[in-house]
Order: sequence, then C-alpha cells, then structure tokens
Amino acid sequence: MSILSQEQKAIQQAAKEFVAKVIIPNAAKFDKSGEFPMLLLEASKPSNIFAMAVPKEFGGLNYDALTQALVLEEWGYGCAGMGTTLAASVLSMDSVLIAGTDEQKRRYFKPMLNAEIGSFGLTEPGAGSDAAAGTATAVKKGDEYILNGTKCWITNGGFATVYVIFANTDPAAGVKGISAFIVERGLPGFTIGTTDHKLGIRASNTVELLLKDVHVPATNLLGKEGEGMKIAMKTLDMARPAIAALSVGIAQRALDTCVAHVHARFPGKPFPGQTLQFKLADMQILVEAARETLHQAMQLRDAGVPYSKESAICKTFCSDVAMQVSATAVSLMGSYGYTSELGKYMRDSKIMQIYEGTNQIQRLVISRAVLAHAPAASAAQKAGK
Ligand code: COS
Repeated sequence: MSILSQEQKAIQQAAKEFVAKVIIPNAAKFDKSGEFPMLLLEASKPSNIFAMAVPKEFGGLNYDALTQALVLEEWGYGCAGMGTTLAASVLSMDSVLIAGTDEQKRRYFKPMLNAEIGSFGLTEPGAGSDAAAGTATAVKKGDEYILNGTKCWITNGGFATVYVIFANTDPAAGVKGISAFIVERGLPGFTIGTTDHKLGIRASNTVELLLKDVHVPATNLLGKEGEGMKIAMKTLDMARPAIAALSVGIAQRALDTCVAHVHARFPGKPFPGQTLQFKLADMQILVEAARETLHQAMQLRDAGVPYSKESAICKTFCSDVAMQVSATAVSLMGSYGYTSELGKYMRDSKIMQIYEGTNQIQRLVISRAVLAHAPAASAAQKAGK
C-alpha cells in the first residue's frame, strides 16, 4: 500500500464524500439518458476540483500527480463517465502546462477556476493510433493562423470553453509540421458536429469538432511551430494514468458490489464454496496490484524522473484489470450480474482499454522503451559463443 500524507488522505476523503453525495446518486440516470450532467460542474464549484491540476500561482489547487490519481479513482468508483469529464479536462490542461507561456496558462486555466472544462483535439477520422497522420491544417496569415479540419471522438467537445487543437503548419514536413493551438469556443467557423452514442461512459460527452477557416490569434500557438507531436506525446504520458485511476475505481466498485451481494445473499450463513472465495481473492489481488502500479508511476512523475513506460504500463494493466474484474463480477453474480449495475462497470471498462491510446499502442510504447534499454551483453555473448 502506498503511504499517503495526511493531506492526501483528507483530499481522498473529500473526494469520497463528493462522489457519494453527487456522483453515485446521479450515475444511473445519466448512464441511461446519455445526457451530459451539467449538475456535476455546478456541484464542483465549491471544491474547485476542476482546477486540481492548475498551479497555485494561477489560482488552482496544485495537486501532485498521485493526489490527482486518488481523486480520479474515487470519481471512477462513482461513475467512470463523469470521471472521464474531469480526466479529459485535465488532459487538455496538461498540454498547456507543458508548453504554455504564463499568459497562455492564465487565460486557459481561468475557466477551470469556475468549474468550466477543457477539451483535447488530436484524433481525426484517419488519425487515431497513428497520431502523426492528421490532416488538419493551420496556415499563418499575418498575426493569425487559419485552421481547417475535422477532429473526432473528442471528449468534452460539446461543452468545453477552451480547447487544445493539433493542426499541421507544414504538411510537407509530416509529423514535424504538427503544431498545437489554444482555440476558444465560439470562434466563427468552429462548430460541434455529431455527438457519439456510446456503449459505456455515457455520462461523458464525445463529439466531432469541425474547423472551417477558423481564425486563431498567432499568440495561441503552444510552443513553436512543429512541436505539436512532442507536446501531444508528453501530454499523453501525463494523462494516461488518469485512465488507470478511473479503471482502478471501476474495478474496486465491481468487487465491492460483488461482496455486498454475497453478504445480502447469504446473511449470517457461511459463505459458499471455494470457487467463489478464490475468485473474490483473485479480484482483490488484481485491484491492489493495479493501484500499486498506478501509484508507482505517479510517484515517478512527482519525483521528476522519466515515466513514459510506467505511464503506459499502468494504463494498460489497470484498464485490463477493470475489464477482467468487472466481467468476472458479472459472471459470478449470474443473472443478477447481467441485470444489475455491474453491467455498467463492464461497459465502462471497455473504453479504458481503448481511449488515450489503445492498449496495443501502449504495448508499442512499452516495448520501444524496453528495447532502448537492452541489457549489457554477457561475457559469453561478447565472446561470440
Ligand atoms: N515524450 C516526448 N517526445 C516523444 C514521446 C514522449 N513520450 N514519444 C515520442 N516523442 C517524440 C519522438 O522523439 C519523435 O520526435 P523526434 O523525431 O524529434 O525524435 C516524435 O515525438 C514522434 O515520435 P515517434 O517517431 O515515436 O512517433 P510514431 O509516429 O512512431 O508514433 C505512437 C508513436 C504510436 C506511440 C503515437 O502515434 C501514439 O501515441 N499514438 C496513439 C495516440 C493516442 O494515444 N491517441 C489518443 C488520442 S487522445 S484521447
């Protein structure tokens, strides 16, 4: 178990209370309707939680990475759809934290202090796993860039106030021409396209973003022209553990639901055979191991050491655990499982294995890191034996 500070424990407790009061009572309703829960934003104002990643000097809560993960686990426990809203807003802020000037940070983070949300627009119809293949363009004219293109499967897109959008300023340069821009809602030519209807995380909002001759001030360029891919990759390193945190929350909830059901089913009686008991033990092992993997990655990030591989590992492992534990929970509980809220946890788990880089892409990132650190050749190998 990670050793948490008193402050971290207090923040975790506050998150549990918020989830119990606001998220859990509303989760089933928004899962069913697929509507965006505006009440979530309103209820978040007193705690300023949408500014949890915003540094103190810009008015935010300045939570370290581990503390952000603690909060997101609780939100995932309550409803991974609503948790996704918070995670995706932080994702967009991460790009600004990485590459923004102080003035850009001040402007971008301001709405978050009022529980408004941000959105991150990288994916395109022909550029998902291959993030470098995007065809959105940004052409400089005077002191503006003119953006054109389509972004898809964009979380929070329909309700965000500010966006980080990736577009190519030099298509001939390919990946080295990708640039990142802050784009504000309401600019002429910037419209919201179709809303996606999803299998899971239905309380979150996922849309297409359409950019048609959108004039963006040149001062909204993040970093330099051509730095977009690096900004995107660094952002995803920061953001993937958020998905791991939501996943741990889902897995813990599925397990707790099973345990509560077993208690209700066999009140005051010995628990039935070892098949059930061993399954519950396996679920507990997976949940605890997943949480540890996540916390280790966050401790590396907080210590300022490289953590790309660990970010990819925790995203992959925790999302696979969420899927496995929630599916096992449904199977163990039989018809009750198939007709209860356990189905939501299983549906919500599936996207955890897909978004912010599929688990196949994570395996690519992990294997590249492993291969880049090949062990020194043994004496026998050096001798050619
Ligand atoms: N940190 C900093 N820079 C990084 C980086 C990281 N973690 N990963 C890659 N880069 C840099 C590389 O060093 C390279 O720059 P140089 O050529 O100057 O060295 C550049 O970014 C391109 O990297 P690479 O050559 O590895 O890119 P690839 O096209 O081979 O693709 C993958 C890399 C597949 C890992 C990338 O496309 C990816 O992550 N895809 C998934 C996208 C995703 O997660 N989408 C979710 C959408 S948001 S919900």
